[in-house]
Amino acid sequence: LKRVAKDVETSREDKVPWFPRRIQDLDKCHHLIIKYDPSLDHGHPVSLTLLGDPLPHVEYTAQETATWREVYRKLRSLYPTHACTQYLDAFQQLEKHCGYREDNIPQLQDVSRFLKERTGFQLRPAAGQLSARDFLASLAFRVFQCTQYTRHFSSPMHSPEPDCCHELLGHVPMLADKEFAQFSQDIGLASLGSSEEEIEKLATLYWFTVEFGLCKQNGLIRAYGAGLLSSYGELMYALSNKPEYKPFDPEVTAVHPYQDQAFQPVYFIAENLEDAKVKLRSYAMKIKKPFALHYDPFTSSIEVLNTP
Ligand code: TIH
Ligand code: FE2
Repeated sequence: LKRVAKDVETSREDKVPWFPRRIQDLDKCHHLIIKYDPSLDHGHPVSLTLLGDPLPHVEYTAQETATWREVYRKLRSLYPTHACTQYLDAFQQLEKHCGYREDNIPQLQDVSRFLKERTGFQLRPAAGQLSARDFLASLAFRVFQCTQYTRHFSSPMHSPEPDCCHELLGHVPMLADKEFAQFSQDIGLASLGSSEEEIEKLATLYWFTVEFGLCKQNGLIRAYGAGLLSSYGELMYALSNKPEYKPFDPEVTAVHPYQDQAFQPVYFIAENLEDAKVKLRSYAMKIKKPFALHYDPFTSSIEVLNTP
């Protein structure tokens, strides 16, 4: 996890951790913290795909498709009252153009092409749970690393780990929204070259926003976090008034303890996605680094400015 590359000039007292500068460097960002566990009967082990390789086509079994159907049907009935409008708009598009249906688990290849057209985001299969540093770094390049296996059929309404239902129903629709795509990329950019301590805070921010974020919409509270939008159980719970709610404030949110085995005890509510983005940007500006970074969308690479 702690890699300090030799090729980074370290004339300063603090060494700057290695970070990818070109999108191709993401091929070096796949350090797993949780290895794929074959006893979990997940099927479809993911072989390493390099950036630019076609995304592997997966033949899902009848049982996996049955799990997807149950998850899809239940969640779809909740979205109109629980999901934010950005989500609802994209979901409708995905049903129209991307094979989102009860009886079909969409293929990453098709979904990735769809996202690329909307916001420039692309998907990439990951073999398991990546280190926060690697996962966040990929966001800086608008690359979203996702799992391809399906949750266990015994618990369709909540999975403690990400699976394809979570990626496809939770993350993908939000990544089709321009504002949200920028927000996600901004977290990624903030992580590049950051200290372990700062990465931890950014991962926590990511957790309470991209995964479990709520926002206001026309006086109501709606979900935009993927961990909610892919879990029928938690989506109902999050908007039930039972949990605790706090306003989204990066300084507070970044150091708040979180829970990754059960429903969250607390959710952070953003005024709206635009406001969350502005607040995150000013938080990111305060992270101390000996250089400034700029993303060049034409070459998909990072320009490092004022390097000492
Ligand atoms: N709990 C989510 C679900 O059931 O879809 C999956 C996860 C989100 C974040 C971590 S695991
Ligand atoms: Fe996720």
